[in-house]
Amino acid sequence: MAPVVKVYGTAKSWNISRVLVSLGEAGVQYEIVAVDFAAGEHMSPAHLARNPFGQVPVLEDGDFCLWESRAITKYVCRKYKPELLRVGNLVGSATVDVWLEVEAQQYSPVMEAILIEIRLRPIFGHQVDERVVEKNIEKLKKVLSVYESRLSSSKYLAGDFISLADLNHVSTMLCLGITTYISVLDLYPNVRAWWDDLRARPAARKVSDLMNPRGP
Ligand code: GS8
Repeated sequence: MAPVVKVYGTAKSWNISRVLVSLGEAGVQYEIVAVDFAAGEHMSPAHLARNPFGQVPVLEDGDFCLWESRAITKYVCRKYKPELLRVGNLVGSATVDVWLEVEAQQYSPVMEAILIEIRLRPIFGHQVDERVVEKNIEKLKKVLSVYESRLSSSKYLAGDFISLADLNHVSTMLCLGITTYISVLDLYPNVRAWWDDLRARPAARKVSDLMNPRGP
């Protein structure tokens, strides 16, 4: 089947792969279009027309372009799989919104601070600052203890149904998952079970392979 949408960026980046997980879950075929940052392609008129901030990811769906990974994943759900947002159910959709915000405002700032150290700095030949990692692992534990309590009373974050709030965590968790720091989850059995369930999903497995290709 021909790709339905284009995603600009690289699957190795957690902001782009966040989008790919939602597309996979919604069953949308996509084409990944590389943007050559070293050559300054992100600041080309063509790319700035797609995203005036010159960033990726950008989703191109026919004539419509949008950016900001979380806005894109919501759009994908609204158009292709609205049940992932509990559309039409006031309390359900509000609860999904709460946990979407928790991912963006509580979990991601801490998780990204860790991933910048352990995933990005080595790529650019920089030393990992273990103090930054340890400080943020401690902050992550505080966030995960709230998740642990929540997941003791429901299978997923917004209730006993999978939602975009769960799925938006997948790309960053996959990044942590290729390091020994993922063992932090062993302190939280409900979080561990939640993550084992999420990462076994076909869309997560596909994105995991794109992010961290296995050798021949
Ligand atoms: C962040 C996008 C971003 O930082 C989102 O989409 O969620 N809040 C946005 N994109 C990076 C690459 S992926 O990490 C980027 O485009 N950086 C280049 C730049 O800022 O010039």
